[in-house]
Amino acid sequence: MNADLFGAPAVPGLVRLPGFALAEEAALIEAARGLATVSPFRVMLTPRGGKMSAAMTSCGAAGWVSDRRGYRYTPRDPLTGQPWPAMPALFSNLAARAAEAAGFTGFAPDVCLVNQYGPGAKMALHQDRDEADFTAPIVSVSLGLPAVFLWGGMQRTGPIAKIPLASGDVVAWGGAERLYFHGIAPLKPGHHPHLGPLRLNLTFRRAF
Ligand code: MD3
Ligand code: FE
Repeated sequence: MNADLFGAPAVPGLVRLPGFALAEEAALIEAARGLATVSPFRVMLTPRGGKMSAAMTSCGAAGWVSDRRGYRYTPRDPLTGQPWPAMPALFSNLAARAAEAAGFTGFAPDVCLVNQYGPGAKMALHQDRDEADFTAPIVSVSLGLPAVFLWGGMQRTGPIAKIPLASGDVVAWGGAERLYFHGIAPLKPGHHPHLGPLRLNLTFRRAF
């Protein structure tokens, strides 16, 4: 499934579903805007006190938070003191269908982290290791301006593959590659019909 015509793995552990969410693009963006009216996008601090460059919010049973105390999932939005907004059925259904199509059966995400990138915003190489169970895959949905996904290995240093992601593209990660270093190159300025100068990324996770 994750192989080219000659049977060689294209990018091991990473399953691309180009355009999988394109038919729902406008509805997904609308739903993300709705979430942001309850739990607004905010720029978080890293544990060392630096500012991240993407703005973030979450929906589902918990949300991902970073501050001087570290990285973690919290049941309430620290900005509002209220629970994070529920995950829209549109989101959870899409994530489950995409995971199935990518070969990961029975994926039931409990968290969706929503990242918003403006011009020049990036995400440095990192691992996602705040989740309880690394056997569940991660599903990501790109919306708005295109970006370049950076894909490394188990070490922070080493070769980095550059994978273009366009609006409506879905990617799923599982197995050993679940813990690979990855990031997003600085967003090139542009204009998207629904999102203007922005890119949104929905990452669906099983955090608990
Ligand atoms: C590969 N977000 O939120 S999504 C993140 O486009 C994150 O906003 C990027 O990395 C973005 O943590 C990339 C793709 C992604 C997310 C989680 C992964 C790829 C992953 C976890 C393990 C391996
Ligand atoms: Fe990540």
